[in-house]
Amino acid sequence: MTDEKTIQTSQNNHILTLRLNRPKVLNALSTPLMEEVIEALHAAEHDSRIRVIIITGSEKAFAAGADISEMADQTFSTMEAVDIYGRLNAAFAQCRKPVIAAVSGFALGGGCELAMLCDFILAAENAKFGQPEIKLGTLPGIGGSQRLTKRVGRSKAMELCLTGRFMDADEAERSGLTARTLPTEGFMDKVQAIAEEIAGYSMTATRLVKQAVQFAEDHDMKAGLAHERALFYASFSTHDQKEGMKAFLDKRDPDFQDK
Ligand code: CO8
Repeated sequence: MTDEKTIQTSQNNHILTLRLNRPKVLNALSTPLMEEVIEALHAAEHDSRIRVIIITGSEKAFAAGADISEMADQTFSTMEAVDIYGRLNAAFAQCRKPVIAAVSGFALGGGCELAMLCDFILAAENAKFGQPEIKLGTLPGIGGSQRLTKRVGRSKAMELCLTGRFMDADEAERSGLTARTLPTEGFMDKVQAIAEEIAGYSMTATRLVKQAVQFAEDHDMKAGLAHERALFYASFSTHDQKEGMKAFLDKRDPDFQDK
């Protein structure tokens, strides 16, 4: 943990919100900031009061990329030794609770990559996405070239990474990078409501859904279908599947287990 708080945390109705907090540099991702995100994700994973996590920034910037002033003089050895990007990837991979990126303003470079590390992206109408590393003489390093290609396809990912241009919220939604575009006014209230809806469902089913969808990103269709089927059958051994289906037939709200 560092002295300077580079993220602000708040908790409301089982939802943990991590707000990136480096306004003077448009939430540029410094190593201390990324260490705090990693630490917060680990803590949230073991806190049963938290059911969904939101990562957000300010209205002007989700995050304008990795901190260029911190990176400029780094060497292979200094970066490889700390491997903050590898550890950030691992922290998201290990987090079994749903993580929503709430993107307002700029999500560029590492900022776009941080958003893509989350389970889905909700964008405000003023959101702008891009991988402008080419303009700095480098390339994406936290999964941008890989995840963007899987989300928006090879052609658009290649064009975005080669030109460094930004795309607006409409284009990002059309191309499949984001789940939905929401009005800028009242954006975080709407995101909170979506998070609370998810938090009201079975946590067991939520974890299985997350596992199944994540599996699709890393495996082929045949393996994915087999994996999904195994998880689906397994869900029939849970209290919440029995309760969810019985509640439907009884025409009442389900009472899912609180874990
Ligand atoms: N790092 C550090 N400082 C930044 C960054 C950044 N990424 N982005 C903005 N800032 C700072 C600016 O320097 C400026 O500081 P100051 O007031 O002291 O001059 C302040 O934030 C405000 O920025 P601007 O005045 O530029 O604001 P504008 O509204 O005019 O422009 C932009 C906003 C378009 C977002 C512009 O700031 C910009 O282009 N920023 C850089 C975007 C960028 O190139 N991002 C990619 C960074 S590289 C990266 O993310 C690699 C990730 C993978 C790392 C893995 C490595 C192995």
